[in-house]
Amino acid sequence: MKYGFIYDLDGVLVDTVDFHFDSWKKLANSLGFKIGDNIKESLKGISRMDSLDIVLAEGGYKADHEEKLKLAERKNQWYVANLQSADDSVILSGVMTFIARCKESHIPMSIGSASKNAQTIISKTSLKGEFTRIVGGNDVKNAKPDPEVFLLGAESLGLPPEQCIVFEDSLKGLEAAGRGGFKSVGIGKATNLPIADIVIENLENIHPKTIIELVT
Ligand code: B16
Ligand code: MG
Repeated sequence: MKYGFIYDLDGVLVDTVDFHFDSWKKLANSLGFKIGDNIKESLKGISRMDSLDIVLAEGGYKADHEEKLKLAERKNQWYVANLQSADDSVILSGVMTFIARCKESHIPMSIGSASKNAQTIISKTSLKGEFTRIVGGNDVKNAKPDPEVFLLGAESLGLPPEQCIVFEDSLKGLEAAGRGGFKSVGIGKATNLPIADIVIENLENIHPKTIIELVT
């Protein structure tokens, strides 16, 4: 059976978690409150507007929709400024070897990210050109945990969901994979990712064929 891989971006292939969190902290400070590391995990993998709601709730800050759009844009400007310095140093350990092995094994690959900056991030690294399609936040109507982002990825690979394996570091993303009928690999700590088919810490020292054997 032929399988394709669909990767989440932030937390799976690249580490831009701190770029995001620094920008959220800056936004909170500008509104007169602080956010702590305790909410960092909950911001992973969810859309910008959903993240904003969590940040504002931390400070008990009330805003109408129009103000929220401005606040999200302010955060994004800081985030995009941070991204300007991004290069191959943001690629997570083990990723380039894993991708090379996938190519050797003829496993087709795409990206399914919540980020509206997914193309920009990829274009700043050697990951550029490695994927059939980069599906990001601008391509979908419904954010994770809706499976739309992964369904578009599967379509681009020409494979049904049951022949695609999703790699995700967030619970919302794993929920999306499950709802779409995908097998999933959680990246990170098993305690944070109880609904993944298997959990590995990162993509270091594992062969793609081993992943396929373990989840199918
Ligand atoms: P943006 P992923 C997600 O990327 C991040 O994990 C999440 O923290 C962020 O809020 C979201 O992208 C939206 O990003 O503001 O750039 O559109 O993990 O789905 O690759
Ligand atoms: Mg992620």
